[in-house]
Amino acid sequence: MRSNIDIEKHVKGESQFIDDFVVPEGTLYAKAFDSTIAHGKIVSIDIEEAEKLTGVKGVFTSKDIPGINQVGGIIQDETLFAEDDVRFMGEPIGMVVADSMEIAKKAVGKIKIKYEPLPAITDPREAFEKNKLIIPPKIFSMGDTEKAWKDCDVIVEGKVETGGQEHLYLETQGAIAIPEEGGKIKIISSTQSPTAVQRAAARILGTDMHNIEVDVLRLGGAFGGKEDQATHWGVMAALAASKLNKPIKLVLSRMDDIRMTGKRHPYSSDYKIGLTSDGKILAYEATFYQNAGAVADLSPAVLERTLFHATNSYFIPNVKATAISCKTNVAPNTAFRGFGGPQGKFVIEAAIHKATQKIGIDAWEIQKKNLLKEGQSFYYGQKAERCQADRCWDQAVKEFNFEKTRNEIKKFNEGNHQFKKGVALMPICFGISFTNSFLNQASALVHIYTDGSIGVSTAAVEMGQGVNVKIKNAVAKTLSVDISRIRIETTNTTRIANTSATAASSGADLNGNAAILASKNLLDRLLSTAAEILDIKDKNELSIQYDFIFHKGNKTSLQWNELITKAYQKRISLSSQAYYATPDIYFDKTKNQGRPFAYHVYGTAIITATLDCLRGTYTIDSVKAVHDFGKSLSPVVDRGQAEGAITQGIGWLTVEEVAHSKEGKLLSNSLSTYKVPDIYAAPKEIEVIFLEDSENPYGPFHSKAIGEPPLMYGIGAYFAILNAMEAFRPNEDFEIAAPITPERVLLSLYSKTKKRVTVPN
Ligand code: LUZ
Ligand code: MOS
Repeated sequence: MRSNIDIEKHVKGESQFIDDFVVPEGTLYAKAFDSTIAHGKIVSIDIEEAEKLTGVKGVFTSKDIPGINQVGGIIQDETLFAEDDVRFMGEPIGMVVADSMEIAKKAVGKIKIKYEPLPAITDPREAFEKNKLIIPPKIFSMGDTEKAWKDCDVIVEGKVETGGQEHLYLETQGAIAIPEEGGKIKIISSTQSPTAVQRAAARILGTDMHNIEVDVLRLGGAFGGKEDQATHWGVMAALAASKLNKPIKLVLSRMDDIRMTGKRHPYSSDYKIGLTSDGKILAYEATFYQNAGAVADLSPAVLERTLFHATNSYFIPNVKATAISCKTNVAPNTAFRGFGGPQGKFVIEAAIHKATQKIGIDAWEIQKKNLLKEGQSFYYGQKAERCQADRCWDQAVKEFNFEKTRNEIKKFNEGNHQFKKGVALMPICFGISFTNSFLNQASALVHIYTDGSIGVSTAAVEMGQGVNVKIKNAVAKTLSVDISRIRIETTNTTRIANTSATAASSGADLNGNAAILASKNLLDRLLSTAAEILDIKDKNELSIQYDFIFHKGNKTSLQWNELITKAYQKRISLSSQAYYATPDIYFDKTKNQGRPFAYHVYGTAIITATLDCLRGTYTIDSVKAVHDFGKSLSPVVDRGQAEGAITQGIGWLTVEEVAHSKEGKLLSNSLSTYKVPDIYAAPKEIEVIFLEDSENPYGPFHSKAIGEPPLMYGIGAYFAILNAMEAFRPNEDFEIAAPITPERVLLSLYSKTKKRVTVPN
């Protein structure tokens, strides 16, 4: 088993991040300055005193941009530096460049900006009422919910909230820009999307993309936070480098990063669910109000993924889901592991939970009864293929002995008053592919050097998720050479053009497949060459195994290095570029029907929690999951991804609370006011079983994507805690916004009246 190839360097502190690179002589330091109000007009910007400070080399605002002041990805609604108005606290207005970061910081303190404040909106429903939308509402539907309500024995409605989430990548945003000959600028960036940085830098500088080279070694975490929002900092560094003709380093402090960058989208949602008396779901409607923040960023795509995952892993014959992207005066919310999927899934789980109270059966009865079956249709038209929903569920219930867990919890709760235990099951089903079909493409460039060593470039960005070791394994397997021969190179826009972001859990799929294709080209050439050397007519009788050439399964004397040397002398190309585009995917955006995903990832987790009913505090005791990894390209990496995602998901729903004041000021602006899951918040036990016999023709060597899906097991933590609360107050109808913080638990446990929320019609 190969672990993440970066692990050893990480442990020894040898891994290099932006802030570790040795910068060229004469490097200057840039720091952005930003709006101190959430909404308003800029009356004046006074930079005079800042400019006078010794060591300050320049102060730049929107007026200094030679190209177009625009960094919007999906919609062109985002300036690099604010022009006439500001739309969120933390919106960049300009930057100072100085001999040192200390001087730059000091200079920023001397900049005086006068504003004319305007009312700020932080609540998505308020934005909706005032018609402040990023895009028109999107509706996905199947069947006829209006008709179906009549057939339902039970109909329940409700309103639920999920909160934001700070990415808290260990490495903050940053970049180094180096001016090169002939107006070219090289940007070393901590981005998931090198081409996004390249494209925006070219636009801002008013130059061609071939004049910008973006290079990425690795990121110290990203989680979606560097899919769109690493761009600004790379572009600012490039702008300063171009203006001053000096290398520029721009790395955000933690507080700048938390204040100026967006987070997971908070959602406020309404649902209505209709079932038969024995728990069959007949109809489901949901309306999602997404808090997009001040500009579009990736919000429309996130919104769409919410719709795709609104029914989780259930088959529901009649569904209508409406999603509304609401423009508010907070930092633009952005991609975050799961990308709107978790927000969609939470609502259906909340609806099922609410239905249990009316029907009087347990949530898992309803969940199990409605699991998607092979060949049934998702409500966006795609049919479930190689559906693993039941298999994962059944295996989890059996292998983790759910019956026993339930009985133990029941017994515990009967014998305890202060402490109560709770349990929840959480099935997941997550679609793999960018929902914008065109993004599902990648390319790879593989070189074999004359000494037999191999260099591999792809569009994949290593951010701790282990994509490099997976690609290494895929190339080693294809060429049948030892993994030590292979080096995975930096991600570089000059070597690999037009990269899609390493995102949507698809980095290893897309780039792994491209690398396999390139390797197959080389293998084909090498076997032809070997056939010539060995004087064998049919090259298909040859294979490479463990560095030697085999003929009909017998080892020949021809070894890898010798073959490479001879191929070189015979003028056979030892380089190959290959392109991969996911086949069989399409989506009609006018009908909202199609086959948007190459495949789905399934799984089921059982989550248990213990609640201290006196204090409102709780522990997540265990998360036990059967997860569909396909045929893993790296079991250790995949297990690590699952465990990390589970913990991150639990954090989102339990302790991580993004809070803004009414005026739009981020209150949870540092690690003393924003709680991230520590070892106490993490589950005491995580056990992940690999589902066996899962085929996936779309994944490299039948592997499946891993990055995002397991995060959604964390949703079960919310319901396990709720389940424990209900053991303490059995007839209570708790309505608790997520995250279900200890504070909210405590207040709810002892509130006198049921907090019912009326649902608007
Ligand atoms: N990014 C994106 C994503 O641009 N499109 C997607 O569908 C997606 N899905 C998950 C995570 N990032
Ligand atoms: Mo994305 S949330 O960067 O996979």
